[in-house]
Parts: sequence; C-alpha cells; structure tokens
Amino acid sequence: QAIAILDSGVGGLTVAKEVMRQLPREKIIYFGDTARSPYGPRSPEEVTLFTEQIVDYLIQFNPKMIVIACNTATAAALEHIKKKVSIPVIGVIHPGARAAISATKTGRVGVIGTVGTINSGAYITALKELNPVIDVESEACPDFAPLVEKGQFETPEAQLVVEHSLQEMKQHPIDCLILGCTHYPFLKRSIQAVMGPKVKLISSADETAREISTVLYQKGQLARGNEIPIHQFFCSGDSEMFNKIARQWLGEQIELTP
Ligand code: DGN
Repeated sequence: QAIAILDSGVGGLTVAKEVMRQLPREKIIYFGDTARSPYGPRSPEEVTLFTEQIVDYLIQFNPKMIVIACNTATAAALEHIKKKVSIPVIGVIHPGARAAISATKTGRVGVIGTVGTINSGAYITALKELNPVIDVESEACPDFAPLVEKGQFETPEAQLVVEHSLQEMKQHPIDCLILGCTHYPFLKRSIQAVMGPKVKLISSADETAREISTVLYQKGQLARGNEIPIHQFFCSGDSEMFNKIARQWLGEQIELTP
C-alpha cells in the first residue's frame, strides 16, 4: 500500500523528496493538479472541491494514508477530508508550525504563503496553539508558486520577484521564516539571499515526513522488506514541464503515468 501525496502542482514534490529520504521503503503515489494551479487565489470552497476530487481519484489506489502536501488545500480542506475518508489524512501546516516553534530562539517568526493560506490565518492559529506568546508576521507572496510551476526557480527573473515580494518581511526582526507553501523550497536560495543568513528558513517537508513516519509506526503500517518501491506520478496539466521539474528536483528518473 502506498502513501498518496497531493498538491496543486509541483510543490508537493518537496514533501515527496523528504519522504523518499526519510522513508525509502515507502511507495508514493503523487498527484499534482497542474491544470488548475495555482490554488492560492481561489476561494476555500473551490479549493475544497478540487481537493475532494483528487482524494476521490487517489483513493482508488487503496493508499494507506493521504498527505495534503499543499498549504492552501490544508488550510481549506484538511478537516473536511479527514471526515470523509477512513484512512489517516495529514496536512502540512501543523508540521510547519511545530518546526518553527522548535527552531525560533527569539519567539518572532514570519510566515509567507499563498493568499488563501495567509488569509485563512491557519498558521497563526497553529503557532499560537503551540505557543500563545509567539510573535507572527505573515505575508502573501502570490507570485512565487506560478514562477515555480513555470520551472523558473534559479533565474534572474525569479530573484527579482523574490526580492520585491519580501521587501516588507525583511524589515521585521524575525529569526525564522516559515515557507508556508510547498512550492517555496524551490526558491530557497533566492529567499535566503534576500532575508540574510541570520533568518532560518523553515520548510514543512521534513517535519511532515516525520509525522507520516509516526502515524504509520503507530498503526503498524510502516513498509517492510528490501524492495525498492516504484513511485507513481500523475499530473492534470502539462506533463513535460512537470516531468522536467520532477527530475530536476528528485534527481531521478520519473515515470509519469498517463
Ligand atoms: N503548493 C501550494 C501551497 O502549499 O499552498 C499551493 C501553491 C499554489 O497553488 N499557489
């Protein structure tokens, strides 16, 4: 049985990569909704509907758990999807918030994400639940995910967009910045360059993979044996670009299932 991972596009590959690293025996079935990306500017109702449709599709593969590897979809639909299916479902917001709480030394953290994620206030809620006195600065960066979907993450254009978008965030005395969108680790280098070396960038991928491992361990469902799993990747839009980004990011040959 596989772990099903979904995102609006290529962003969830940052989570898939970490699952492959931490849990190399686990088979992954990935769905990127590249045809309908970005989710960021869409209403929570629409994002919930899309997430539900993808879950309905993935459930046919009889996965052992579902990972909503998209902050926008987690903010809009996690609770709904949890009620709908009988297998464990996890999102990326709580793991990201936990990672930031353990990393911050000053108690001042920043969050960047899509308009949907930032407007939902889901990070502030998750962070304050863990630490009520935490100081949070949040800002939407609507231009980032579309850049990444176009495969532009190491280009001068991307650098300029990142620099422009983070002007305000840069002024705040934060010591951690949560990359509250699974697409943003693709832009990590540019984001770090703008924020400076003292700000630690937090991606929820590591912590999400740890949570997957905990859930599967508790259920006695961790994969055993020495077989190397063959992962399956699906996307709803341009498969050439998806393949290119997936190969570049995962550093291995990706078989995209038609
Ligand atoms: N990768 C998604 C997220 O984490 O919010 C959404 C990106 C998008 O569709 N704009």
